[in-house]
Formats: sequence, structure tokens, C-alpha cells
Amino acid sequence: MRDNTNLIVVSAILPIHIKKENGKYQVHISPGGLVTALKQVLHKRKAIWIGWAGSEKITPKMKNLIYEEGKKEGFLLYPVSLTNKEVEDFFNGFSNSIIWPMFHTFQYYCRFEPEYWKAYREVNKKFARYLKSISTEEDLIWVHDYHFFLLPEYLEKLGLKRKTAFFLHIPFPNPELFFKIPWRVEILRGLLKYDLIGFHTFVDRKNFLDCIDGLVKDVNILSTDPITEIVYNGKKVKVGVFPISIDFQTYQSLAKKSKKEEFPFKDKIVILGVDRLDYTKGLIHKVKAYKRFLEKYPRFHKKTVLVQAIAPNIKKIPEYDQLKIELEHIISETNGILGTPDWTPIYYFPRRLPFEKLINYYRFSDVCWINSIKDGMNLVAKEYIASQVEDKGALILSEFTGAAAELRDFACLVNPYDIEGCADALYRVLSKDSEEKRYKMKKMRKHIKHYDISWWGNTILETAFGKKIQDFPELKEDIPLHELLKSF
Ligand code: GDG
Repeated sequence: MRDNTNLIVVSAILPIHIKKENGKYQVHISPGGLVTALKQVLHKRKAIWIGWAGSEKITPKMKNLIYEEGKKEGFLLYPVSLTNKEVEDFFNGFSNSIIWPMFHTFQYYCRFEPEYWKAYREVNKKFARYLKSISTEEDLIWVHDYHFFLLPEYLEKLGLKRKTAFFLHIPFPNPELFFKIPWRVEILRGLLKYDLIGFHTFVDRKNFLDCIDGLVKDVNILSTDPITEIVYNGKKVKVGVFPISIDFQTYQSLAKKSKKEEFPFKDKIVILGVDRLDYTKGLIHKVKAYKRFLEKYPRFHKKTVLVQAIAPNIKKIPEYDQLKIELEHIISETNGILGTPDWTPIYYFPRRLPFEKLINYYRFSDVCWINSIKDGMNLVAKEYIASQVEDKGALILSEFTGAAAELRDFACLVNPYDIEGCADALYRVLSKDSEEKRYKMKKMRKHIKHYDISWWGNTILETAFGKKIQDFPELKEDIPLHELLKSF
């Protein structure tokens, strides 16, 4: 980046949020993959990060707390306040009760309230006004995720000329789903005002281009791979595929220091799950499949445990409360039916694990199981791989994650809807020869080590500044699944 350029990052939520508890302000780490990834990219970069800090009013004391937290990480945090109504209609409403479910193929969870759309436009406008007050023409504004499809439109309406890049952290749906959204054309036209748009996979980009093709007139495609260039209303837009990743070296070095004595499940075969509480993560399907595995393969009784950590969600949506009830029910039912006084089949942690503990669990678990119904990427898969410093372990990975596009040759792919198939996959993974598992883990580690979070951040930023990049990972989304399913 040029010396006089500021990088201004925009996300709905800052990496920390503040809550007043017992009369005192408490700082909480915001959950989720976006925060994990961006913190690693912005660490020590000259960057301003703007977003909501979890509170309606921002007092000078809170501002100071937020500033100090950002300083520790090496960037400046600027909080934008949202009213309770905006949180309800923009955040919990349009963003998380329309876009999130629809883009993850849960169309029946969508609530298409016109009020939500109104609030979505208002909040995008509010962020544009805020950007006007802090940015200059030299800056790059890097916008994250589905809360801000309309931001460049409002920047333009305010007469601001800014270089803008957008990255979508969730999948982009195919036209059959996307076309159901009442405000579909406005969303696409809004997106086309960015200078650069990034997706995790080729399938996401194809879906986006197919939606454009069906709904927006007079779009010209100039070139395709690796970066697609399109012209709309006389403006050039670059559309790229940048699979997000992790800070491989940090996970690897912390995992090397992690101690087996601190691992609480030493004498068991451990199957690990680490997810946010979300219906997209396939948690109920996972517990059902694990139960089926134990019923089908009783020789694993008392030998295995499923350790499932579930970080709470900041989004306040009724579906999450319902999911928690159902999940706790099915976990206690499974433990009740199959457990014995000296064996609990499922350990469930309904809280955020401290980072050191998470690394310890990654390092010493025999299998990591990601069962998402749909997932943009899934960083847990990559964090587990980076922590397997002895090339042990195996990854069970849903076909419907972005990570599967990169890791499909070496992970054990599963269809999360197929309970019987997942149970058998777990059996195959546990019965496989350890040399073969080691070979596959080595291959995955080599890939993640090269295409790490620095690669992701640098590639997007350099593309935004017009540099031609040639080093892109090979995404094997076109290999027929039948070729892969027999491989594990
Ligand atoms: C969105 C997209 C995409 C989880 N539990 C604990 C904990 N975590 C951390 C993990 C990981 C992050 O949260 C979760 O990231 P994911 O990528 O798996 O999923 P989402 O939150 O849904 O993220 C996703 C991502 O954005 C990035 O683009 O990959 O597809 O949905 O970093 O480690 N961290 C700690 N304790 C926990 O209990 N410390």
C-alpha cells in the first residue's frame, strides 16, 4: 500500500463489544471467523476499523476502552452507534433473518419484512456518512460481509470518490434462491458499485455472475480468470476468488507448546467439534450421526468421546434459542441412552473456550468433525490442520463448506444430511491406516501453510491496487464427487 493511504475496514461488529454488567463496562471478544481472520490481517497494519460496538450509546469512557483494546492489537477501532430499533431491524432483521438464512439455503427461516429493508438502507447510509467524516480520497475502504451491500451507493450519493473493496464471508446463493429476495435488483446494483468484490469459491462467484446475468441489464464481461472484470454503467468492477485462511504459523507454534498433560481426555479417541451456535453448522445432524455410529459400531463404546464446543452467538434470533433447546435435548438423550457410569459419549461446552484450551484440544484430538449444512469457508478446519504438528489426526468435512473446495482430496468428505453415511465415514476414519492419514494431513498442512491469512490479505489488497496476481490456490470444485467419496 502507498504511504499516504489509510486502510479503513468496515464490518458490522467490531472485534470487541462492550456490555454494561453490574454497573461496569465489560469488554467481550466478538465471536466468529470474520473477527479471527481480520484481526490477523490488520495486526500491525496501519488501519482504522469501524463497526458497531454492541451498544446503543457510546460514552467517552467506552470510546476510550475500545481505543485501548484496538491499540493492543495494533489498529484503531472507531465505534459507530446503532439504536435499539436499528439493531432489531438492520442487524437481527434484514441481515440475520433474510440474508443469512437465504444465503445458507435456509429460505424458510427468512422473514421478508419491508421494515427490515428500510432499516438496512438507513444503516448503510449512516455508515457512509461516518466514512465521509473520517476518510480521504487516498484511502482504501475495505468492506466486510452481507451487512453492507449498499454502502458504495450511499458513498456515491454523498459525492465521495473512494476506492472500495468488498469481501463476502458467507456463500453466495444460486439464482433459484437469490431471486426470491424482494430487493434482489437493488442488492446487485449496489454491489456493482464496489471496485473489487471477493468471494471464497468459484461456485460463489459463478452464482453471483449468474444472478447478475438474470437480473441486471447491460453488464459486459471483459475477462475471466483469475480475476473477472466486468463493466457496468461505464464502471469497471473486478470480481475475484480469494479463499480466506488463518495465521498458520501462530497456530503451529502455539500447538507445539501445548501440553498433553493439560488435555482432559487423554485415554480416549477424541472427535472434536468447534462451532458457533448456528443452524448452518449441522450440529443436530452431527449428534444424530455420532449416535448412529455408536449404535452400529459398539466396539467403540467407552473408547471414543465427541467433544463439542459451542460458542454463543451475538445475534438474537428465535431460531438460535430453539436450536439450543433441541441440541441439549438430543445430547442428553444420547448420553442417557448410550452412556454408562464410567463413560459419557458426548462432552458439550456451551461457552467460548479460552484460546489456549482451544489450541490444546485441536492438537490432541484424533479427529475434527465439521458438519456444516452450508458454510462460506470454515476456519476451524484450517485451524485444526495447522495445530496437527505431528501430522496426525484426520478431518471430516462437509461437502458444503468453502474449505471443501481446497481440501477435498485429503479430507474425508461427508454429506451432513446423510446420517448413516456420516456414521460410516467416522468409522472409516477411525479404522484407517495411520500412515495414510499422516500423508493426507501433511498435504493439507502444506496447502494451508502456503495459502495462509497473509496470502489472503495481501492478494486482496494488491488486487484492489491494480497489481496482477498469479499465485492462486487450485480449487477443485469441478472434480466429480464420486471420484472423491471413495477415497477415505
Ligand atoms: C464466517 C463464515 C467463514 C469458535 N469457537 C470458539 C472459538 N471459535 C472461533 C474459531 C474460528 C471462528 O470462531 C469460527 O470461524 P468459522 O470460519 O468456522 O465460522 P463463522 O463464525 O461462521 O465465520 C465462515 C468465516 O466467516 C471467515 O470468512 O469461514 O464460513 O460463516 O476462528 O476458532 N474461539 C475460541 N473459543 C471457542 O470456543 N477461542
